[in-house]
Amino acid sequence: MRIIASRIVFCACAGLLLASGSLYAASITIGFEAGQGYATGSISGQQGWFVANASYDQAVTNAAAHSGSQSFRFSNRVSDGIVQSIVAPGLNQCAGETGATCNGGATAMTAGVTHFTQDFWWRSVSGNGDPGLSVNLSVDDGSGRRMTFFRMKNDVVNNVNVLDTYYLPYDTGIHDFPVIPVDSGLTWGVWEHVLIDFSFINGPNNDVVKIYEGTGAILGPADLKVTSTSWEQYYPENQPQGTPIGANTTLMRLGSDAGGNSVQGIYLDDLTYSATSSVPEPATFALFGGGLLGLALLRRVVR
Ligand SMILES: [Ca+2]
Ligand SMILES: [Ca+2]
Repeated sequence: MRIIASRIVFCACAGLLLASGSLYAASITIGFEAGQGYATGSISGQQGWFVANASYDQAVTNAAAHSGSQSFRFSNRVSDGIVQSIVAPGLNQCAGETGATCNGGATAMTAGVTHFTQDFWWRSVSGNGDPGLSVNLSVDDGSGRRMTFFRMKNDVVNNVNVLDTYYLPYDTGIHDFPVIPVDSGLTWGVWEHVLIDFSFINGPNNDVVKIYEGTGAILGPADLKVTSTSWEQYYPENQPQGTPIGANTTLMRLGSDAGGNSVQGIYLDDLTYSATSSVPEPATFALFGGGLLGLALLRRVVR
């Protein structure tokens, strides 16, 4: 199999469906801007966003932005036991391995769509420390069956507040979620760029999840911090679902008790997530986080 041509298609739409031969892709980019229909205030019900608890500390805000003038701020000032705390709009395709489903079994994976990327910018609201901060983003199937877990956290080291990020896969050997450092000692109040690059692979305990983090618009091989796996074994071992779990959205769980601290949280902006049939190559990473309203990679593969 040899790739002989590729081209890039940009689309100013939220939610994109392309089909050409063996290629399928769906993507959504959210800049939280007025031009995309976002108003400041609670994101609940805006543009397909779901918020489970009206008491959560979350809002579209114009206090800071990576692109434009608005972003989404949230924190774990209020936490609870709900898994689907805040859920982004779902794609119209389900990425997964053969036989996988999204939306709790209601949606079959789209044939050939075995890859999911989640690209975003974030920064701490605080410029010098945020005791109690612990928030996260996951790749999700639309029903709270998360498949990744990326955490942004205030650690306290020698009485100093340190901003760290972690990835938690499911480890079948220990039947638990080991906490793997992604990046540590990040600068408070500075935008960080993250790419979660998820390849679904047929069979158990073999998915590949690559975590990139940096401060540049282009994330490349030098920004690869962690290569790990997904939560695919969590479900058969703990909550059998009958099928492998796919992915079609982004979820934040506000489950970490802030210990009574008035946590300030993080700003999130330029969130792009995509279900595709091919793994982006480093040269295409420039496409992520560029404030695009939507994109898809169209690649022609000839055997
Ligand atoms: Ca923005
Ligand atoms: Ca697998």
